[in-house]
Amino acid sequence: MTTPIPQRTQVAIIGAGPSGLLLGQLLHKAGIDAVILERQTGDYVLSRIRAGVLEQVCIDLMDEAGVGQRMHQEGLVHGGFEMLYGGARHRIDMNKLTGGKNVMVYGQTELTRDLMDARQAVGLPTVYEAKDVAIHDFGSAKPRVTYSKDGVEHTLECDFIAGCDGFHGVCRASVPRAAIREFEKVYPFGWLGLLSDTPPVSDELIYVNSPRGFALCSQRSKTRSRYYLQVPLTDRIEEWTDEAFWQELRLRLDEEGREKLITGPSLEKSIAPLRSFVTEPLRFGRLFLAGDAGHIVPPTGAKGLNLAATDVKYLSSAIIEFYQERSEAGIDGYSARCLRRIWKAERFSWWFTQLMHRFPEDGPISAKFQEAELDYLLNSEAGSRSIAENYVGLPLNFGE
Ligand code: RFL
Ligand code: PHB
Repeated sequence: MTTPIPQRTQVAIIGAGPSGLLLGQLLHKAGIDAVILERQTGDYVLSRIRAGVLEQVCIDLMDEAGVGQRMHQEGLVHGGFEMLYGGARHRIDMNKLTGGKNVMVYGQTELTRDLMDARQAVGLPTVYEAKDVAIHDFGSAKPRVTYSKDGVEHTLECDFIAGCDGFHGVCRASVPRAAIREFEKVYPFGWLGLLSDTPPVSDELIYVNSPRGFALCSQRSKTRSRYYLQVPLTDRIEEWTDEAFWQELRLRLDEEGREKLITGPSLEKSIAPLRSFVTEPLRFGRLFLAGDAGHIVPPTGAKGLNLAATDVKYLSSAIIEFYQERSEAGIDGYSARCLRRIWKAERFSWWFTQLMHRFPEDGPISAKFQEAELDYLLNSEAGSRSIAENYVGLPLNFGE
């Protein structure tokens, strides 16, 4: 933290989550300066337990950014996952159904750490605990960002502002209401997640549709598990003891799952609400929104982090094109290009959520519809392929 804080940079990046850090790294590789301003401490950012599944495009971007080494050593390649409903399991053989594509289990925390370490190793400027960040004049060619650090006010002049500050950030909130349109669906339940140092119940992920609600058996490594339960929005985390969590998970699993489940103390437990949300457009003059700042998906499809990574790929290419070729074509096309991909991932995440969760207000007929749809999908190669193709992630140039 001895790096002096610059007063001018090419790209001011707000937020040191995966979007901001990956953007900083891709720009650095291309010789473009960026300063990252983050409201929290680095340790706090690393303590947020979130995503666990990387698509191939996200893996490729980590490699392109030069930070993929540990990911390849420690990440677990998964060629399929299981779906459990009506007491029986059905495997989606992603690898076979997509002509050889896989996903990788590697925690967002680890990916974030790799990016932070790479940034620190070459002394790139990140200001943690930057308070009262405010963005100015992004409608002009000379935007500015103001913030305070340790009680001292600072101004950062820049060419572009990248709003990588998540759903509750300042960037989207600074856009005039008349210039922005927001689409939103809030689901009537949340996910209660538990992390534990216990071996996963199965080698692959299991997505469960049970009469008691959705459950997900995920993992971070061969010795660390991540499990989720659908819970009412009114549930409070203090009310869920570890024992109550394990008991409820057992009730949602099949016989084999109950037998194999190994329980242990939680390392982390939290409840996340589920939401579908998209902002249009994603560019406002010299301000760009990327990642959760511009869109949210319910986690069922494992798309949030992956979408953030592809936004950043499009944004870094556009900015590099601006500086290297003096062309504004990339920045002009940024929003439409991202949104085309975002809406497909939004559609898949919404659809997979409504297929796998219990919607209490919809009554018993909705469970029958789900059962019929699952029976169709899992016994039809075309149906299973559609799930697999979306889950592994559509190609970056899909439909172009
Ligand atoms: P982040 O990670 O929220 O980072 C934004 C950063 O901006 C900072 N910030 C500010 N900094 C300065 N000034 C301000 N005014 C600021 N306001 C905010 C914040 O402190 C923060 O550090 O957004 P980013 O980088 O766009 O990354 C997005 C991902 O974090 C998110 O999409 C994923 O975690 C979603 N997600 C999943 N995605 C996947 O692709 N695969 C998965 O398996 C997956 N599982 C999940 C998930 C999200 C979950 N939760 C908790 C919502 C599972 C869960 C339970
Ligand atoms: C996770 O491991 O946190 C995880 C995996 C798959 C999902 C969502 C979350 O769909």
